[in-house]
Amino acid sequence: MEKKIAFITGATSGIGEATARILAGHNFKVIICGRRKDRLKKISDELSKITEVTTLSFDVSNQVEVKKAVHSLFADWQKIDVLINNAGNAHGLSPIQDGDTKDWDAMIDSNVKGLLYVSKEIMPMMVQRKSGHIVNIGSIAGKEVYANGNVYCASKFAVDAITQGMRIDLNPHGIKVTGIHPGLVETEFSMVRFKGDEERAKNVYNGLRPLTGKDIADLILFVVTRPDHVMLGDMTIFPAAQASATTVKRA
Ligand code: NDP
Ligand code: 8X3
Repeated sequence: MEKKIAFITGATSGIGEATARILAGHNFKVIICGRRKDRLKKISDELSKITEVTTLSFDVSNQVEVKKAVHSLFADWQKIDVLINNAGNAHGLSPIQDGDTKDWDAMIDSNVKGLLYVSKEIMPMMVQRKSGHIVNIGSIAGKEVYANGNVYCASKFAVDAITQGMRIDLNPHGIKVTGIHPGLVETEFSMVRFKGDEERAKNVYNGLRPLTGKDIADLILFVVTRPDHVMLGDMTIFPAAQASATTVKRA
C-alpha cells in the first residue's frame, strides 16, 4: 500500500513529536516542523530508520517563513494527505488586567494566525487533489473558559470556530476536518506557560496521572486511519481524573 504523507506542526516536542513517531510507524511519510532545528534533526535521524522524513524549520506565526517552507517541498512531498495543526502554546496565566501584551500576541500569533497561515498554503493543494484531512489541536480551554486562562482560552475558542468553518467550507471538496480538544497533557506545555518555572509547571499535574503526548497521538492515528467515508468531527479527551477544565480529582 502506498504511504500517505502527514505534515505535522510542532513536532519537536510533546503531542506533535509523539504524533510524528506513531504515524511514522504506521505507514505514513512525515514532514516534521518546528523552530528548533537540533530537535528536528535528532527526531528525523531516528524516524528515517522506519520511514521517509522531511524537516521544515519555520515559525508558524511568520507568514513569509510559512510560505517559503511549504513551497520548498519537492513536488512529491506536496501531495499532503494529512495536516496536523498542532503547533502552539500558552504564555502566562494571570488575570486579564495583569496580562502581558507580548504573551497575548504570542498566543494569538501562533495558536490562531499560525494555524491559518499553514492551512492557507496546504488547503489549495488538498482542494486541487479533492482529498485530504486536516486535524486541528484545540483544547478543553477552547470549550470552557477558566480563571486566568482568558487569552489562551480565546485562542483555542478561535481554533474551534476555525475548525467548524473549515469543515463546512471544505465539504464540497472532499476534505475531512477534525478537532481534537485535550485536557491535561504532560509535555513541555506548562514549562512554556510558566516561562521555565519547573516548580509551577510540575504542580499542574500534582496528584493525578495526566495524559501523555502518546495518548493524544494514539487518538490522532485512529482519526486519520478511518475508512474514506468516515470523518470524526470533534472530540475532547481527558485524563481519567479530569471531568472539566477545572474539575480534577487529585490524590
Ligand atoms: P509542547 O510545548 O511540548 O509543544 C509545542 C510545540 O509547538 C513545539 O514543537 C514547538 O516547537 C511548537 N511551536 C510553538 N510555537 C511555535 C511557533 N510559533 N512556530 C512553530 N512551532 C511552534 O506542548 P504540547 O505538545 O502540549 O502542545 C501542542 C499543542 O497542544 C498546542 O497547540 C497546545 O495548545 C495543545 N494542547 C496542549 C495541552 C496540554 O495540556 N499539554 C492540552 C490541550 C491542548 P518549537 O519550539 O521547536 O518551535
Ligand atoms: C491545555 C490544557 O487546561 O491548561 O490546553 O488549558 S489547559
